Amino acid sequence: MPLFRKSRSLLLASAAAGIVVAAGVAVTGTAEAASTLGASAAQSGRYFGAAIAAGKLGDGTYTGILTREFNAVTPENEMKWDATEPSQGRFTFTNGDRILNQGLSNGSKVRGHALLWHAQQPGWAQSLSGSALRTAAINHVTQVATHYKGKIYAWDVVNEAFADGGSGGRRDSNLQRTGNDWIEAAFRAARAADPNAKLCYNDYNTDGVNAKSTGIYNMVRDFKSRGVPIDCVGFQSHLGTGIPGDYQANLQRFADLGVDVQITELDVAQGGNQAGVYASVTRACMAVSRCTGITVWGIRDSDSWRTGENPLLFDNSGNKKAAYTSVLNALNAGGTTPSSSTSAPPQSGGACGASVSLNSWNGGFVATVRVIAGSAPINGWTVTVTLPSGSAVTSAWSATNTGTTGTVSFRNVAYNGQLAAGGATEFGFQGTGAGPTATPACSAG
Ligand code: 9MR
Repeated sequence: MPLFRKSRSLLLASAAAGIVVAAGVAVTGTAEAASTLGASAAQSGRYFGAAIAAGKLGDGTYTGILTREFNAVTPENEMKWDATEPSQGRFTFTNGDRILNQGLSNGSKVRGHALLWHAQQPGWAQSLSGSALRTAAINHVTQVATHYKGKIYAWDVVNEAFADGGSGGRRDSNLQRTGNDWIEAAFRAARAADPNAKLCYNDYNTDGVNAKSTGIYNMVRDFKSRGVPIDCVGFQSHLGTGIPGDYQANLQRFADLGVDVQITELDVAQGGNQAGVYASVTRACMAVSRCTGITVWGIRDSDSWRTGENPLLFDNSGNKKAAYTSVLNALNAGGTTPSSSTSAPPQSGGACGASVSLNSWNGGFVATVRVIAGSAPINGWTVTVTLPSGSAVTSAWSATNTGTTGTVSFRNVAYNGQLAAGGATEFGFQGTGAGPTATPACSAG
């Protein structure tokens, strides 16, 4: 991954040197606008991939688009547990290998999907429990990751292990009932089997700061603090007609934990502003230096699991849709920070302003704060927030806090202190008790 590392550090260094806008211009200005998704993503060191099906590789239209446009592939079903270990201890890699070889022969990255998941388990595993299931699951991780050792860019080691709704906790499953440490056991086994693959946790309904994504965030933070091997978090991004306003901020808070982030299963319902949502997702990834790539979940609308929703970039005949063009343009625009996608907070005549959006539940909250420069560029900012008595900040991302109760100030970190005139950035924090109610104060310098 030296190429990735290099381009990331270049972007960061440019930002630190105070030429955020100039860096964006340099990225787009020196490179020719590329004409395929993969080539344009590669200009910023990223990949643009598709989930593919082994059974469709004989379809010339399908394979033509695949080899022309994409520089990463994910097997839609072929590396799942039911496909690779249909009876216990008997492994079948034929279709998984077809996906792998299709990708490698085209110079593409291959994302492995998925070593452990509560769904698409073979019948024999569904009927196991306790230590027999735990042993079988870890053996599965070891055998599959060993078979593909050295060839997989990133594995979804564990898929969809968190519950929907407001609990922020784990989903009940046969795997979960083997003990809460099953996820870290899986990551350790995967690392031992293939030390070169990036190891990801992958989930859906994590497209903004919410209870589910915060539960995952807390797990990743815990894993990093205890040395459990995790390298990346996948955000599936099966989207309806909109995108949460804090989509990018959510990616950023995970990146700030020291993991890569990837958009792993993107598709967007048609109807509404499909092209606009695709562009927003792409811009968000381009703006987060640790967002290493985007994968769409299929090629043509007719290939999608979302029958009738036409959620992909190519129509049934393989023609490019408006959404395709909007993604390509967003990739070719380079790694600048999008500043016009959300509304500006009140400025009150000062050098900067701040606004807060809250996601609260009984006993806790997550706050996302948007900071915007006034009519002149600023070099550093401090946002001051007043918390109700009894509330306390427990963690912050993309800013450093002083104090945890009462009046708490948040200072920019190295990469987000410099804002162009009218430029914006976001940071966030979470806490116990009730969140702030008043508009935060912002001072520049
Ligand atoms: O697209 C996949 C579809 O062909 C399968 O029938 C389905 C089985 O559960 O899985 C689909 O892919 C899922 C992915 O593996 C995990 N995230 C949700 C995807 C869409 O359901």
